[in-house]
Amino acid sequence: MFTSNFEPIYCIEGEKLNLKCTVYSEDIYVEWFRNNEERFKANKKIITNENISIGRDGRQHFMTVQCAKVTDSGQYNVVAANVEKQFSVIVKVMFKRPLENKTIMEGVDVSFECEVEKADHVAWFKDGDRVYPSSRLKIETLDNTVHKLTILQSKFEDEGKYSMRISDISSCAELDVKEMPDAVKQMSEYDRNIFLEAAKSGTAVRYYIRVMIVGQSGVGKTSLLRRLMNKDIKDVQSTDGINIEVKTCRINLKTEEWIFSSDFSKTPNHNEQYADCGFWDFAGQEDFYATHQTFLSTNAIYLLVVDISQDFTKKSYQDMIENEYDRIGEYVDFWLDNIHCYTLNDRNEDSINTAEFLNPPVLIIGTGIDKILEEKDRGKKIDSFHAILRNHPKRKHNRHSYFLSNHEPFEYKTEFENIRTQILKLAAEIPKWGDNLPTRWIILEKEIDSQIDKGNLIISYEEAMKLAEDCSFPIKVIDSELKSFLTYET
Ligand SMILES: Nc1nc2c(ncn2[C@@H]2O[C@H](COP(=O)(O)OP(=O)(O)OP(=O)(O)O)[C@@H](O)[C@H]2O)c(=O)[nH]1
Ligand SMILES: [Mg+2]
Repeated sequence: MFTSNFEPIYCIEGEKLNLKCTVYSEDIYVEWFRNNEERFKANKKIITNENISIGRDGRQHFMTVQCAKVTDSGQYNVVAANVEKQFSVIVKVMFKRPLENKTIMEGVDVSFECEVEKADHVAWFKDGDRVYPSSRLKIETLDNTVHKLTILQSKFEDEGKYSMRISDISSCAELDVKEMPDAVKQMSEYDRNIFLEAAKSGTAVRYYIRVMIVGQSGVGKTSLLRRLMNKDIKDVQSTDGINIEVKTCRINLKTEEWIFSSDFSKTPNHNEQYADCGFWDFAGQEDFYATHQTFLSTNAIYLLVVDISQDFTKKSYQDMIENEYDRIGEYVDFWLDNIHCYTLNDRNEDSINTAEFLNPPVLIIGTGIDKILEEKDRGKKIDSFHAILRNHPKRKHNRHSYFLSNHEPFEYKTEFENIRTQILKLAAEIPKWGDNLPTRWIILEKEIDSQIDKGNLIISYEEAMKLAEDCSFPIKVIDSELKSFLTYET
């Protein structure tokens, strides 16, 4: 019946697919079927439409698909009278390697690349509009089949949907341009370039909260930290001044749930964003105050702990420097003044007076409320404390005051919860919150924190170089990149 062979037919998506057969006589009628794939079901007769045409030219019969799709691949049958022939059709994808979504830091060059099955004319589009080469846009073809679009020093406005089209087939991908952190914008051009170079190997948004717990010795700083971590305080010992206890937890930014280190083994949900929260618990003994100065910073939230059951009188800051200081008011003065050294606000007196709030933010925690037995005395104590604060020149650092007992965690459960909520709220005001950083810088930051937690408060430059190397800083540039990293961190 048939005089032609039935070899497998190959074509590329978008091309015309031509199926042909020849029969030995002009009055033989031919029908085309597509194998239904699901076994036991009858083959489906092919019906013509605007994309598919069936016809004949003498003894030659044909079926044409104008624009083949990958889904046109399969087994086809051609039937003449009671003779049936089968052959396979394979429609290959045009894009052997399609475009991939890209996330990039502003200022960094970015390329979209794809590999196609055959050399052909291509066109690039951004958000549906054709794009052409320009001073910041390079379009090239490598080895005939690899097409590449490069955006030099990407800007915010480059964000969008990019596509490359061959005939009617296209491959699309999104470009997401991340903002360069403000701190990096303010760095020297040299440091900025090093940052951008490091950013090329991948960046991530870093949400990090550093909470500094400061205050007089024995007021319950470590106990407060334990309570915030949902732990008991049975074995709390006076914190040794040289040690800064760094306790970490994670906060799910969507649900605002706090995940404590004991639960770190539970797999985090990769679709959700977490903030790392590090608590630095300082020793309260005065001998160590000088050391503490080295560790305080602008980019932190301060918990200033006072034992509300103690006496407090108000002395001037000058008195305190010259004389012994041992009353609550004096400690509040001392710490607020110290924290104020790290303000980013304008330091002149007028600006301080007119500012609504000063940074860094401070939460004052009055502990030991259980030691004041009478309810009315508690109220009086809290009122006098507020009175001290009311006229304090640096009071605008203080966002909230909480009064509680570390010994009665159930009674003051809401207070502990409120402190946690407030910490997360304030974190968003911290200048480096949500910065996009090179991934290896984030890893190095975590490594340095864990060294501090192990008691290695002073890390030599050589040790830092070793840590950076362990965090995949490239050997060739390790020294300069570490210096830029340290510039960003200060
Ligand atoms: N009654 C009472 N005792 C408390 C409270 N908070 C802490 N304490 C006790 O005060 C003592 C000192 O507590 P810590 O938490 O070690 O105080 P700290 O401020 O960390 O002390 P340093 O590390 O030496 O600066 C411990 O015996 C605690 O049990 C509180 O709210 N009420
Ligand atoms: Mg302590």
